[in-house]
Amino acid sequence: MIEKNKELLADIGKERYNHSIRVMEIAVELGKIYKADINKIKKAALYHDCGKITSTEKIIGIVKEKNIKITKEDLKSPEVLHTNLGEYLAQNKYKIKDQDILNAIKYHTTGRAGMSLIEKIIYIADYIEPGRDFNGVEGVRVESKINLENSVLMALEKTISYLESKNKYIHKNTLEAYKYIKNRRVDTLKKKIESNIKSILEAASDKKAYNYKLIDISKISSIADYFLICSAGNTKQAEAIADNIIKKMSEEEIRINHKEGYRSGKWILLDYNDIVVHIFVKEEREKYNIEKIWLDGRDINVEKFGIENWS
Ligand code: DGI
Ligand code: FE
Ligand code: FE
Repeated sequence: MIEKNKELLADIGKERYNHSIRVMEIAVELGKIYKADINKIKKAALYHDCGKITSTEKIIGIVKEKNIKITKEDLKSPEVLHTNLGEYLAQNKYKIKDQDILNAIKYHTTGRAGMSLIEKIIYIADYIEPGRDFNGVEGVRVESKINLENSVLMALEKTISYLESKNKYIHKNTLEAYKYIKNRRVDTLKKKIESNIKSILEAASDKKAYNYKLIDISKISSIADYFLICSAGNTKQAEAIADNIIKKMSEEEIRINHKEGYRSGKWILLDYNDIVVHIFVKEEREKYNIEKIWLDGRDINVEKFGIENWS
């Protein structure tokens, strides 16, 4: 064992040291999956709890005595203070200079908005190391190998409800980490829906659909996010449009939820959950004028998707 490790062992004790080794093993495993710098991962994992040298109460004292900079938030969540002391000791005692490693140590308990790959790996490895045994940990373990960010979100969610149940103060970093990932997921979902809209529009255009009206109703309805209405020359063309949309979407492995033909095929409805498509034969569209129902929705120009529109 190298000198520095002995120092660490002496500082944090055998039990915490063994915990750190277990965190390191998991972190290395994840580091390989997600192509992180393994040397940095090893160091960050080994030292992540280097500030956990005594009880929380005593750590508060040490932090004050050493004049380590802490925020009001940190003081309100004393369990987190070992990360402030950890960052300090990593720098001053263990001579770690790498900022990514120092951040992984500093944010390993709360996480933060915009965590780096190494920060996420250390955060989650600490959460799922084999010594952890709480309800739901196995699910986070499985997810960590499939989608790291998802697993971080799961861990944050669990931590927040745990802290709420214990009536403990939730650190700003914990909440911000959670919101950050949640928002990113909403963005990803939105992009996916938009790519589906593009596919639907292209499939419809291939079969001579026209006079598109695309309405974003996400703010006013829970039925769907988007309504797409278009016209067809006759019932045969309406059917061809519907078939082509279904074909193209299934090629992209998106299954239709529900199809309906009204008025002997003069009005076809395709329900893709997030997107509902209405294909009308011209006269029927004028007769039902369903776009009127969604006047409060936000109109989107389909040219944004590279589709020419004509009426
Ligand atoms: O140091 P470890 O035990 O290995 O694990 P850790 O650094 O994740 O610390 C876990 C503790 O920190 C646990 O008691 C929950 C607590 N904790 C995590 N996030 C917050 C928090 N406590 C408060 N008050 N606020 C938080 O946001
Ligand atoms: Fe810790
Ligand atoms: Fe830990």
